[in-house]
Amino acid sequence: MTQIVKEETAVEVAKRASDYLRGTLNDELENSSPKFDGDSEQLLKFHGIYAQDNRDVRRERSLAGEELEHIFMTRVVVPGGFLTSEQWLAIDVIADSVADGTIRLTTRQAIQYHGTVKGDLRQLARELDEVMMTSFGGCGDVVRNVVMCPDLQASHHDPSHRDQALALATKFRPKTTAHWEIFVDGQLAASRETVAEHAFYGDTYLPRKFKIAIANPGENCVDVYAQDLGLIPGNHPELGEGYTFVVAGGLGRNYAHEHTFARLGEPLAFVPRSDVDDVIAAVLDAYKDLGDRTDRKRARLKYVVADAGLPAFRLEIEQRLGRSLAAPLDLPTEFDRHDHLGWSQHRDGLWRVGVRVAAGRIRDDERTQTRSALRQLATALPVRFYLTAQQDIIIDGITEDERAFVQQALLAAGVRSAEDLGPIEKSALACPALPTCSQALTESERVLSDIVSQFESALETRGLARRPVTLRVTGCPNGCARPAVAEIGIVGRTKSTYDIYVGGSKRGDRLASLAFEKVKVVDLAATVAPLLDAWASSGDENESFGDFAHRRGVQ
Ligand code: SRM
Ligand code: SF4
Repeated sequence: MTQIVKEETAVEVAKRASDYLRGTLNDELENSSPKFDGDSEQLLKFHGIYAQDNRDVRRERSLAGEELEHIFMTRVVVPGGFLTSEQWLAIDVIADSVADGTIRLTTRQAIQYHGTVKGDLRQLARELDEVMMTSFGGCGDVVRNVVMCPDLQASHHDPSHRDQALALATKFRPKTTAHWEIFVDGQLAASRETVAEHAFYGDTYLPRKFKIAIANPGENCVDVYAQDLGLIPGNHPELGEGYTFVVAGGLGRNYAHEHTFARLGEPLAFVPRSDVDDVIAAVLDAYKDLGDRTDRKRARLKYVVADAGLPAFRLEIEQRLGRSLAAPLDLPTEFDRHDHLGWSQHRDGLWRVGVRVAAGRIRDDERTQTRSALRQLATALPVRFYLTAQQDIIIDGITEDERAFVQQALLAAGVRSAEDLGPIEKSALACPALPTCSQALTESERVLSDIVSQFESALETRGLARRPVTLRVTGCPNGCARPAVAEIGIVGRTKSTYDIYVGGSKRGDRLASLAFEKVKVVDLAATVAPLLDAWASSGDENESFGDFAHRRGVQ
């Protein structure tokens, strides 16, 4: 495969000039400006920090000739979504001390803080560091938070999987010590030893972000086909335990760039456990060299593989590895996404309970005090937590004697049990969008409950209230809540309208198709209603909405 040689983007120039992600960040943190300059905003992302402004007051401030309200989003890396109770309590404290009082669980098992001001960024990094956590690598052109099905890590499953997410996160995290110097210590090391960066990163890191998820072979809660690299555990008849590697998925698309598209990952190879690190390093190395550094809209791995073809990409990896890859195992067919909600018991007798968090936003409000309940449980009991790729949280390690206490704490806080959740509410996802996301065209998180209510009443009036449907909303086609693989995907199109995609599968292995364009939020369910009618009248008994819509086709 040949390397693309065109003029590189300004971001590439900034990365190369940054001395391994330092740039002028240290100096800028010392000055009194509420924001960073252009290049620094790019470098900040590698440190898990996004420069944003409060879009709710953007217009009013501009009209008044005032400075925008500069705020920062920080994304905390949580490999496999696992947190100790001590870490959760620290996360909870930080939400008040330097953020907007909310804890935002992401679709990749990480945690986001919103609303931090520049002067508090170092304190945030230090408070995380005290509990062995970091935002470094939460964003930027590196391997992002490694996602893993929480059931693979729980004690009732194969314990050999338990630390895999953490091991990969550690192994593929950049080696530069810039973050700890600048944000944690508060000064650049006077005489630092030169730590050689990973060869697969070099001094310009990857062309774009790179996402890894480890799926449960029994269900696809992590959306393994949406990843740059998905690992599906399996047992090869000759090579033993390992993973089928699925490569080059990615869901982002851009209305202004027709050459962008959503793509599902394809099976590359079966990789025995002992070779996992080497093969990932070879994939990263190939991506580093072959990804398009001249156009960030088309720089993801999916475009490398789509352009060259999977066979050529496999050959490229084999050449870099110096050995051939084994053929992939058959992909799982029983793969419906599990929501991990409600109570279940481990083989060792301990219990866990998965709690639904609407749009991943943990806060206390008049109706629900989820944040307080989680704080109470983390303080009173030696529990641990798993975040899920559905923006929910699992409280794990509960003894039989503690069960009633946990149940009572959740009830008192107004947290609804899994059985009480509606058929769409249970698994609906929404990205943050307004007012923090700079890319948002429409609302998403803030209209999720209205959209869910619309669709649930549409199901109910058709006698379909017991038929769950996966619905996901985003404020733009970047697809952060993965609407492209939902049964119903609602995607911000213009300032006041959405496109509706239908026909994704519950297994996450089929892209939804564009069915309706430029629909106002109040009309969303009414627009899909004729399809729901058809599903009610002519769908097979056990046919999901997504399978029905796909079979029927979109006219
Ligand atoms: Fe995302 C950019 C939020 C998962 C595709 N994403 C953003 C930014 C940082 C906006 C920006 O660039 O200025 C959003 C921050 C908004 C805010 O105010 O917090 C943002 N993405 C999120 C989160 C928080 C959504 C959520 O509801 O949880 C998720 C954080 C994940 C994490 O913990 O790392 C999140 N983003 C995803 C996913 C889903 C996934 O990875 O499973 C996707 C689709 C899969 C993929 O990568 O293709 C996704 N986000 C994007 C894209 C499009 C990338 C592309 O290839 O075109 C962007 C835009 C970009 O990178 O330029 C983006
Ligand atoms: Fe922002 Fe778009 Fe991602 Fe939503 S999908 S968080 S609007 S980038």
